[in-house]
Amino acid sequence: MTEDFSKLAEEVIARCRKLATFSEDAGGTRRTFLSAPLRDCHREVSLWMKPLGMTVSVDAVGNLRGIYPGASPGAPRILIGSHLDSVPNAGAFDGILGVVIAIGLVESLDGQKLPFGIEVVGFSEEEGVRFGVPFIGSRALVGRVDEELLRRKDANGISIRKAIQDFGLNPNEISRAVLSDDCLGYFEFHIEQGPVLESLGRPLGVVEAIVGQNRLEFVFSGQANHAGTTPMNLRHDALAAAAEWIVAVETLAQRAPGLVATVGFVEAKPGATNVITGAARATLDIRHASDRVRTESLDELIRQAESIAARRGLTVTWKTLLAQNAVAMDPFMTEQIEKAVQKSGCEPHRMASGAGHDAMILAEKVPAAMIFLRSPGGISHDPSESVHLDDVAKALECGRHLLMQLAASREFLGRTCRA
Ligand code: HGY
Ligand code: MN
Ligand code: MN
Repeated sequence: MTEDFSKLAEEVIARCRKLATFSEDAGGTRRTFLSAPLRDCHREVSLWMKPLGMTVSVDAVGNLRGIYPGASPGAPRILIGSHLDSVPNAGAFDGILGVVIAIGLVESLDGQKLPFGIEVVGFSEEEGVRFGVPFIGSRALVGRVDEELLRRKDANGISIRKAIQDFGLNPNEISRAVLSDDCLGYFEFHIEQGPVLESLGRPLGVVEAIVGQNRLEFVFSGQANHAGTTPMNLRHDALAAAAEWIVAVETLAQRAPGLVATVGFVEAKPGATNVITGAARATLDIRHASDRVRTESLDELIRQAESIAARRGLTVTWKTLLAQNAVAMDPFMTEQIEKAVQKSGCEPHRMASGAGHDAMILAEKVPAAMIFLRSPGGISHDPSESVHLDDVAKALECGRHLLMQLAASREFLGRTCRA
């Protein structure tokens, strides 16, 4: 294949940068679940899909779904996608790049039909920013959006159910979002969001597994009091307790190879300079490739929170927002990706993903696999997140090889869909 993908790669990057301007904030990109900018995304991405002969729809949780038909009616399909939502002050490529590359691959077919259709999915929510629980979009495709989840409320007391209604969607139609049983597999292109590929000088990575993760919210409850009149030995300072625990979180993670643990959010109540904190809320994000190491480490951090609270005369409670085991990618599809990377003239590198992705949810119902693009500087979840033009061109070339390989693979086409 001598096709030059650099022009298409330029368009992909320009489109990602355009979508990054759709934000809830004047400065910086923030696009949370079913926020107004997500509607702008839907409109813009649909404009790119429709001229390619794709039928476009928005499902009941706000996933954008574009279907490029296969060569024959009733042909099975593959899914290629990623998420449209973002973290606060995000970069322009996390999630979005996977959706725009998918559309670019359909465009590169130039009307050619394959033995399978291609459904491009832009998930409405993967990061978990608004409701604290991630993967709402992809959970809908595997039938895991239940009443308990729909009742979950955001900081303004709006439930997921209400947010869906406010967006003009019908939560009673969520079951229709579930993947049909003609799906052969799910592929996701995503930036690595870390330093590995750059350190190896590789443009593309082949994801073998996605590490498991827990996300929890801890609340240390002490006694609010006057900062000027309360002697140090009579305090039950909830923020000081949380701070001691946060250092314990970091210390434990530093000592456990491959473990990462992060307290990304802390809130002190009542939150005044001259008031000793009565209640301190802290989140925990803990991840490891081994489910055993991750769960044992979490148990230890819970034990340490309880002992710090007891010693300081406080109480501590916690609730789990996510408990997600590590997920292996489909071996056959991963092998096909490796071949396609080689055909694109790149040395493939097999690796685990420290970031969570929709692929780990889709893998519950269909074979899933991922292709990483190098993250310059290893930076992500920040406006300086970027991609190299040549790497995007290589990803598109790899994607084309992959589609052609799958179209010619009796093993792949003969798979019974387990959706
Ligand atoms: O946090 C993550 O793993 C990803 O950015 N959703
Ligand atoms: Mn992210
Ligand atoms: Mn992402």
